[in-house]
Amino acid sequence: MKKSLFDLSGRTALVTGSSRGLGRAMAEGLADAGATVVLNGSDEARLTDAASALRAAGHTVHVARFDVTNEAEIIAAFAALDAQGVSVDIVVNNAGIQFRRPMVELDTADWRRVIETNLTSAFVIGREAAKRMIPRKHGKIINIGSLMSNVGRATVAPYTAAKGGIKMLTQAMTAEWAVHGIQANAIGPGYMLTEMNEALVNDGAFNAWVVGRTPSRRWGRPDELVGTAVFLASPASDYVNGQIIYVDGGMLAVL
Ligand code: GCO
Repeated sequence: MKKSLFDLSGRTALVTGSSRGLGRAMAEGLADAGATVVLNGSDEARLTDAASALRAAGHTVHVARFDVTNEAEIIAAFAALDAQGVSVDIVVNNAGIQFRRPMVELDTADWRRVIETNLTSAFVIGREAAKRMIPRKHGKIINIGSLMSNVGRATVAPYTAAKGGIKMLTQAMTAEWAVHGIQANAIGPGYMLTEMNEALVNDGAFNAWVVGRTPSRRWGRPDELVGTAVFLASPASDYVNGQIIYVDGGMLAVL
């Protein structure tokens, strides 16, 4: 039977920040599409839980515990995967944090922490993955952006700068690596029901604003990123490069 364009069997996907939330949902979705997954996080217990759940569902899972802001740990993790004979064909740079504070009250240390976690990590992990993908002449890099890759919102300046950077880093990756058979693209999730947004969901006024401002009139669920992630990880997107796909219920499409 002809292999489906969306079949990921024989491929290995590293998903950062995949012990919970959007990362976990995408790791499960890529595994359901046939991929071996490498789970990542910095919390050992959460990682073990996530790995057991995916293994119980019959999936092949590796665990790479590293802090995405720690370059030495990232380099060591890729070397450890090499030593295990695990070649990473797909990277989902998902790990990220949010920090809400007006800029005039924002410490530079907090600014740097958000930029390091949400942007610099994607560069370092992308670089280490590309070093291995280029000789193999194929690879997929999926960077997780945000609405804030395109629009601003008060109190989230470092996050907005980082997510804007993610959009342009993705295009820079395309400029350098497409010639080597690598596709680098991004996903821009809208307002999703995640731990990061719990305070916003529980804020009646903000919740009403999101529901009223989103053409789909609701928040998104983490599993609603899976289809786009599988598409960007699969042969179906072999001629798609440097793009950002917004999964936002239409929020960015309308005034
Ligand atoms: C916020 C939210 C957003 C969402 C998401 C929207 O404070 O506005 O945290 O940043 O998480 O990124 O695309």
